[in-house]
Amino acid sequence: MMQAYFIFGIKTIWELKLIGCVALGAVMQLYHHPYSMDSQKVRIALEEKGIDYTSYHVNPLTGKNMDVPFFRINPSAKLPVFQNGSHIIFHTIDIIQYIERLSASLNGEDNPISSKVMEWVERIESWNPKIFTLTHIPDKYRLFVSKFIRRVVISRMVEAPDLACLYHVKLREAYETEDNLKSPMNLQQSEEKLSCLLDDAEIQLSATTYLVGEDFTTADSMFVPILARITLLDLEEKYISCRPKITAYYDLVKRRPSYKKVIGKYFGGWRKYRTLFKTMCFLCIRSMLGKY
Ligand SMILES: N[C@@H](CCC(=O)N[C@@H](CS)C(=O)NCC(=O)O)C(=O)O
Repeated sequence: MMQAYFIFGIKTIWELKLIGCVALGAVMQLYHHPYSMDSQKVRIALEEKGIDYTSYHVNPLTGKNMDVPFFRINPSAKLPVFQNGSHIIFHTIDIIQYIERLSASLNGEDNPISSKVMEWVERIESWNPKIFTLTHIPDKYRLFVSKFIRRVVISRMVEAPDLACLYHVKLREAYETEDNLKSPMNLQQSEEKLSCLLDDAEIQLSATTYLVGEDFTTADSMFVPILARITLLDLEEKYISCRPKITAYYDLVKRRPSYKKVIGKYFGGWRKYRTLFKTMCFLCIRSMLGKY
């Protein structure tokens, strides 16, 4: 790693991590965060398949995904990012399929992913939680965080002028999101799509223990974070308690080690306050000091 440092003139921990791991031929890496639902989906899948990986937290609420070395490699700034040697994958669904193929080949199986699992995976992935989540966060917190992130983006733009155009795209995206939040239609569409998905899951779970039969599959790895997001936003009564099959399923999956490691550890009971408090402290201190 030191060699890489001298050869490339690398200055930051990101560069050391991203290049060092390639140089050392290290195991797989996942750049993710407990707040990110797509990261949770991938992590549950990895835990369930027993695939070892090195985990790096990139907190999107503190703008860590905008750090120049990370952003240079991933200008969408979205999480998660999965790396295996020099192979880097940016989209959740691609990562999920890669994990399936990897796990199948490790177990000497021919058929990596069944069409039924894939149907659920695609369906679940097509629900974007952004508007739904942001609408249920009190305005004062949401506006505080989005203002902080905009300032981080402007700071990084000054740091890396060659990436200014790409940082501008992120700024525009932030303003567009604020606009989208003003239209009740967007929330309504998102809620309807979520309710439809939950209704279908309720029907399926009255016939099977998990989404695709009697075993936990990748379809479940994708679905559980949606339930966790509903809980985090204190909307369990509206979306989960009224669906008895989903309620029983949720109780069952919460007992799995993958759930405990990926979600329970950060958001189970009082832990959610600790997790949120840590981020809020970071944001308040940085804002007070004007350090973005
Ligand atoms: N299409 C992307 C979406 C990922 C995504 O939206 N990630 C969110 C967190 S779940 C994110 O990183 N947002 C930060 C940002 O947009 O700056 C994927 O498939 O992975």
